[in-house]
Order: sequence, then C-alpha cells, then structure tokens
Amino acid sequence: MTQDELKALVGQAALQYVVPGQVVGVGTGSTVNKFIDALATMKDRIPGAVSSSVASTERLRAIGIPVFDSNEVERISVYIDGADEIDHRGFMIKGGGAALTREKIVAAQSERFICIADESKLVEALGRFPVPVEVIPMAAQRVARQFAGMGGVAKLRMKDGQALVTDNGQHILDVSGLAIRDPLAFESEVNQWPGVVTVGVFAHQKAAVCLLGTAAGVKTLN
Ligand code: ABF
Repeated sequence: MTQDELKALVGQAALQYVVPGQVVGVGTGSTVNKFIDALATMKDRIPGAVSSSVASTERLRAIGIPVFDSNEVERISVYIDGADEIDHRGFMIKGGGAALTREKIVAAQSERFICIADESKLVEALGRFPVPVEVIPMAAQRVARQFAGMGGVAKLRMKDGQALVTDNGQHILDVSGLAIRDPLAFESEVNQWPGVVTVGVFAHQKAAVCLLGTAAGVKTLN
C-alpha cells in the first residue's frame, strides 16, 4: 500500500470515533484531509466541526460541514488529528503543518484525542523530527539561544524566501538535536519561556488512541 492509501485507511477508520449529534474537533494535514473526505458521508449526522486551521476550515465548508468558532462550543467529545511523531505512550510531536497552537487549543477542549497516522510516524523516543515551536517574532533569536543551551539547533521556518507567518501572525522555530527523555517536563519548561506561544510537544494533551495505518491494516494503540 502507498503512504497515501495508508492515510486514507486511518482517515476512514476514525469515523467510528465520531459521536453522532455532537460537534467534532478536526485537525490539520494530509492524513486529516482523508478523514475530512470520509466525514462527508456522515455530515447529516453531526451539527458541525471546530477546526484547527484555515486550510481545514475551507475543506470542511467546501463539503458542506458547518465550522464553529471554538468559543461557541463548550465541549468537544472527540478531536481527530495527525502527528509528525508519536510514541507508544501517545506523546506526540506536532506542528509540521504550522497549525500547532490551534491544534493544542482544540485538543485541550476535547475529551479524547484520536491520532491518525501512517506507521512511519511511530517512534521509540520523540525528537528525530525537529520540534516546531511557535514564537512571537521579537523573541525568536533569544528562544533559539535558549534551545542552544539545551543542545538544540533552532532554525526559523521560511516560506517563499521569508519567515513563515502562522494563522496567528507568529513565526515558527524548528528545533533539531534535542533528546526529549521526559516529554511532560520538556513541554512544561519550554511553555514558560517568554515569547513562546506553543511548543509542538503534545504530552499534556496526548493521544488517547492512535490509529496507525500499516500494510496489515489499521492497528489501534491505546
Ligand atoms: C498536523 O499535520 C500536525 O500537527 C502535523 O504536523 C501534521 C501531520 O501531517 P500529515 O498528516 O500530512 O503527515 O496534524
């Protein structure tokens, strides 16, 4: 099976976690796009969605699913999103698609996080994928120096020759070379640095279930 087919497989499998009659949280990325395509078949059974990015919002609306502002919705029963890395405990690195801040907000508002990914995303320990960190632009270089003090190398994410600007008007640092032995402690520490908006380690908002697309079918990790 191709990687694209594995993504379609888990996107389809995630439908079983959507609760009819309730708003669903929808993440971002190519795997989530497959989930959105599958969700079209259930659109008459849910009131709508809360989305973590402009891109997903547009895709949901294009297939006729209403998208609510997160402030309009008190409780989201389930949030479906992808990951850049996930370990066996459900801890993840996210933010390769630059939507990490909104992803963390929707995850925090949701009772259960269901991660959908192809098997290439499963790792023993987090950190091979550079950790995305959304920062307020004036803090970028100072935060980069703080990471250097931990042995990390932070690179400002660029797009079309300029610093990438997120949906929230901020910048992204991609930090490689980190050994993340304790994801909970790492997330808590970096969150406190002035100028950090969101760190792309999702340990406090970890996945309750991971649907992993493998050549042998969908594996469920929980
Ligand atoms: C989002 O999309 C992320 O947080 C992660 O960066 C990315 C995964 O994308 P894909 O499914 O395209 O690999 O969920």
